Parts: sequence; structure tokens; C-alpha cells
Amino acid sequence: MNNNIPKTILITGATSGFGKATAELFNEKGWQTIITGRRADRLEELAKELGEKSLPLAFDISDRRAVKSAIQNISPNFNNISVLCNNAGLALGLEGADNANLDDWDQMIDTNIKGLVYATRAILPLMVENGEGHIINLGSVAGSYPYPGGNVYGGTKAFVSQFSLNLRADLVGKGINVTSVEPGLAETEFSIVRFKGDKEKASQVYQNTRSIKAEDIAETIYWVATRPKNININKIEIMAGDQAFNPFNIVKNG
Ligand code: NDP
Ligand code: 8X3
Repeated sequence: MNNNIPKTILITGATSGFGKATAELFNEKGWQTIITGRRADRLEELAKELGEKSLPLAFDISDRRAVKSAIQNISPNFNNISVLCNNAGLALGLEGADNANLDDWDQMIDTNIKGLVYATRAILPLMVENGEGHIINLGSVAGSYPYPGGNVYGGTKAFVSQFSLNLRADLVGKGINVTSVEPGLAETEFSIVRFKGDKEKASQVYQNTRSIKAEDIAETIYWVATRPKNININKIEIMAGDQAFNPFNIVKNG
């Protein structure tokens, strides 16, 4: 490996929230960043902010061919990828399972599960060839603890958690670490997306509560990525200071 080239992180979903904050932090620490997402205008804007150490790649992560082609065409200066941060994802809707929109369910599965495996499968051979790498996946507390309306979103995040552990089983001994970072309530564009552009409804989710900030998660990702190679952080769960668990819901006279 050429030690003169700075380390490179590829971040999916860098146009807002955790992904954008992660790109900014790694850039500040001297890393090269490959920033991805569908909104090309936002990527260009971020690339301008980050400077020449960043490479914007606009594609839809749920499009298997687009993922493969974007990653195959990464220029040689950037293809020495040390960290893949699988962050792109979304929740759509908060309806109960009997009322939920099936298109929303499809899109969450296509993005949070299929997109994650497409990006991982495209990058892994490069990491195995280099004998070095780290895959950091964005799960969620919703993958461990159910809540009403979480249905498929929570299911996709449980997949992230289990897929991370299974990747680890396959990759041990190949120099590749795998971590699932599992945050709770964080104010990003997440709820605006979940409520389909209703900013008022989205802001109520975070009103009068100390939620996680995108920068908190970026710092966690940076910490995970810079641990010495004699350890692997399997999983990190982070809740907002003002967030905890509900009791079991017991229905009387049901
Ligand atoms: P944001 O909505 O702010 O960011 C989501 C990012 O994902 C955007 O950059 C968006 O880019 C990208 N994305 C969504 N769909 C696609 C797609 N089909 N192709 C490419 N990129 C896509 O949300 P967060 O930063 O909060 O979320 C980041 C991750 O963290 C998600 O996986 C989310 O599930 C998870 N998470 C969020 C929590 C929260 O409370 N905020 C808590 C726990 C986990 P673009 O629209 O430009 O394509
Ligand atoms: C996002 C956290 O609790 O809003 O993954 O589902 S939660």
C-alpha cells in the first residue's frame, strides 16, 4: 500500500445527517472522502466545502447496477478504500402494520437492506485484496427494541445488526473489521423523510428533548474507525440522554 496517499472512507448517504457530518469530520482529520447519495447538487456543494480530498458520486444505492458501476469507476487515487460507512437509509411512515403503505415497505427494504448489501459486496473484494479494511454499518436501536409503527424499519435495522455479525464471521483473519453503530433518537432529516416532507410534524419529534446530534455519531464512527487492529468493536448502541424504554404493553379485557 502507498503510505503517501491519505486513508480513504466511502460514505453512503453523505448528503445530510450522519453521513454529511462523518464526511466533514474525516475530511478535517486528513482523510480522503468518497461521498455518495442521490442528490447530486448537495454532493457537489459538499465536495466544494471539503476540497480536493473528496470525490462525489451520485447514485441510488437501491439500484444494483448503478452501485456496481459507480464503485468500479472510482479513480485510482481514491480506490484504496480503508473504511466503508454504510449509512444511507430511511424510515417511511409510522402507520401500524395493517395500514402501512406497501411501497414504503419496499423502499425501506430496497434501501436499508439491498443497498447495504450491494455496496458491501462491491467494496469487499478491494478490501480483501488490500488485506485491510473496516465496514461500519448504521443500524438503529429500532433493530433491537420494537415500537408501534416501527415494523419494517425496525426489521431492516435488525438485518443490519445480524448482517454485521455474519460479515465478521466471514472476514475474520482477512484484516477486515466490521462494526454496527446503532443510534437512537437523532435530529437529522430522518423524520422529515419519514413524514414525507412534513417539517412541522418532524420537528415535534425532537421538541423539548435532548436528542443525539449528527456530530455525536460522526465522532463515534471516527473513534470506531481509528481503534488499533488488535480489537474489533462489534456493536455500539447509543441512545439520546432523554430516551429510554417503555414498559410492556398489556391489553386488559382484550
Ligand atoms: P438523513 O435523512 O439525514 O440522511 C439519510 C441519507 O441517506 C441521505 O444522505 C440520503 O441521500 C441517503 N439515502 C436515502 N436513500 C438513498 C438511496 N436510495 N440511495 C442513496 N442514498 C440514499 O438521515 P440520518 O442521517 O439520520 O440517517 C442515516 C442513517 O442512520 C440511516 O440508515 C438511518 O436509518 C440511520 N439512523 C438514523 C437515526 C435517527 O434518529 N436519525 C437513528 C438510528 C439510525 P439522498 O436523499 O441524497 O439520496
Ligand atoms: C431511528 C431511531 O427510534 O426513530 O433509527 O427509530 S428511531
